[in-house]
Amino acid sequence: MERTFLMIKPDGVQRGLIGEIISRIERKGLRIVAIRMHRITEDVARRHYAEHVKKPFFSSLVDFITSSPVVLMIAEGENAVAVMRTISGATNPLEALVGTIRGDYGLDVGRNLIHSADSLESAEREIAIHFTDSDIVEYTKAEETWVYE
Ligand code: IDP
Ligand code: MG
Repeated sequence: MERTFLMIKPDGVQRGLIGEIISRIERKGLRIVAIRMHRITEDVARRHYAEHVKKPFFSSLVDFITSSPVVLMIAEGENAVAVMRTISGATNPLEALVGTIRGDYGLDVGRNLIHSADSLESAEREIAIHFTDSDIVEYTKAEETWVYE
């Protein structure tokens, strides 16, 4: 089992898509093991997106991500990192396939609705930024014998 880090970005919250996005995660069979609504601070945003600090879009990205509440989540499941990258779709919604969150709801790379960790290593780093161990619940779901062979 892997854990991945997810964030419904401010545009997803403001557009009333929290339920829609969470439904897709649940329907896929992943297990949400931590969830919190939060307005992230500039300091946390800068740490979260540290890899992009030199990019031209960095300051607008930090402004955007701190502009309104977000929903922070940890999802668990087999290959959870890759599964959530697939469900999220390509970074630019214009290139994201229909059927993905970004492909179905996005039009602009700066308003692409969801963040999804890009590797196991990133997931661990991001989980440590946004959550503590006591935020994570361990449980199994009855459906899992019908999700995994
Ligand atoms: P990802 O979210 O698919 O992992 P990254 O390349 O890690 O994509 O970029 C992080 C975020 O920065 C993107 O989700 C998007 O919101 C924003 N971003 C990336 N490239 C651009 C750009 O060229 N212009 C504006 N914003 C961008
Ligand atoms: Mg990324």
